[in-house]
Amino acid sequence: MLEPDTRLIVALDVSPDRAVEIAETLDGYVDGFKVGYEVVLAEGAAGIERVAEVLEESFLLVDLKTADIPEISRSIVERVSEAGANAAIVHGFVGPDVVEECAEVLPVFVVATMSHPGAREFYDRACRDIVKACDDIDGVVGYVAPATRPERVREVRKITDKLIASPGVGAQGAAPGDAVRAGADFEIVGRAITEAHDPVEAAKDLTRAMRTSRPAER
Ligand code: FNU
Repeated sequence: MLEPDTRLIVALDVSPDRAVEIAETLDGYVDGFKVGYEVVLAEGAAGIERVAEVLEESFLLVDLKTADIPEISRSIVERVSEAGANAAIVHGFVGPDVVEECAEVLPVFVVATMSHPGAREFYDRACRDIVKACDDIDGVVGYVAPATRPERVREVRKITDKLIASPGVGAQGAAPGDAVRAGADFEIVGRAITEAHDPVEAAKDLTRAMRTSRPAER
């Protein structure tokens, strides 16, 4: 289900109606879709359900970057799971106890560090330790590491054989394929697709660009 093929995950930070429309159109053309607060704050768990219902081939990753105490984080991920998500994104800085609780419920991608410039201040320093602390947890299927700083993707790749999903392509400045060349399995792309004149063409162009990138040696 979470196997990389096109290597593209589309971030649907749009209204639930638009998310459903794009998901329906691109189902099967991309590996997965990601929804987060934009959809959940508009319609609650029902927003996740609506997107999950139209997907037949691609997977659905829910990105609430869960970062609460273990019990609360677990109940958030339980709701996300009930709504039809195939995997959830959980923050790594909160510690392995939180990650472990969540990963008992649903496959989890752990944020190792983030793609924005401010992540250099604090998050980058914890990146290696987060991956080392989470890598033996069953149910942790991968990490989120930034396409904007491929050196961080390489750092994570050296420590783990699990999946790496990298946001930051397009609107945040990384070029398609940069993260895959550094060892990522997926690139997460939002606005470069959702704000394109023709999202289907934009997604297809990106998958072509990614296909010609040679993954780093594992
Ligand atoms: P786009 N995202 C991110 N950086 O951008 N989950 C991270 O470090 C991270 C994320 C998400 O810029 C962000 O929330 F951990 O429009 C958004 O949904 O391509 C998507 O990745 C990037 O969107």
